[in-house]
Amino acid sequence: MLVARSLGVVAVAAGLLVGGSGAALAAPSAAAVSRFDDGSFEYPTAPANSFTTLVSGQSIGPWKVTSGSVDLIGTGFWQAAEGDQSVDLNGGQAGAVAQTFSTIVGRTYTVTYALAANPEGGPAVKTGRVLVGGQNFQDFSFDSTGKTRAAMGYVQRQVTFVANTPTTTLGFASTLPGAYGPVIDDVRVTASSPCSCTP
Ligand SMILES: [Ca+2]
Repeated sequence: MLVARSLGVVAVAAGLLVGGSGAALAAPSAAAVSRFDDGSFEYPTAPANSFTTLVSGQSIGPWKVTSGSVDLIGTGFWQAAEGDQSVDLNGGQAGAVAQTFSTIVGRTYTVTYALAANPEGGPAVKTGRVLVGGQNFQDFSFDSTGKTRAAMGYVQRQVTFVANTPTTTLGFASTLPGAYGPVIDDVRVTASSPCSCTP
């Protein structure tokens, strides 16, 4: 009996510990899904005045490259919208990045992001799309005519979605071939308030 009781106590304590650590897991973790993080693509650090090409399956901090290849642009290579780094959604070909984070079912989320395009090569108009839960939520395009690496001409775009799952995957994908793609930076996700969630 004593042994059984002790085990019971241990099990309860372990359960509490697991719950506590899960709630405290705000830092990026390979396994845990948590809040949306690093929409500015500042981590890891790409080489200054250069870039790193990442292919499908590789990570950019909390983001995953989900198809093709993308370029993580280091500080000084071209103007960032926020911080030092940004992402060209075309590495050597059309690519895509996505991040999965916790959401509350029924809650409305607003995504804002800075959009520009690689001005170093054609076509002038670079196209892509925003995906939520793998579905196309918004097509976007950016005309890089007259833009330069020093003056990228970022514009802010916005898309809104209602979460229908406890985690949501937000993605950005290029929809044109080649090595010169749309550029994104400063992705922000905010939950609307008040919440009209179903209990
Ligand atoms: Ca940035």
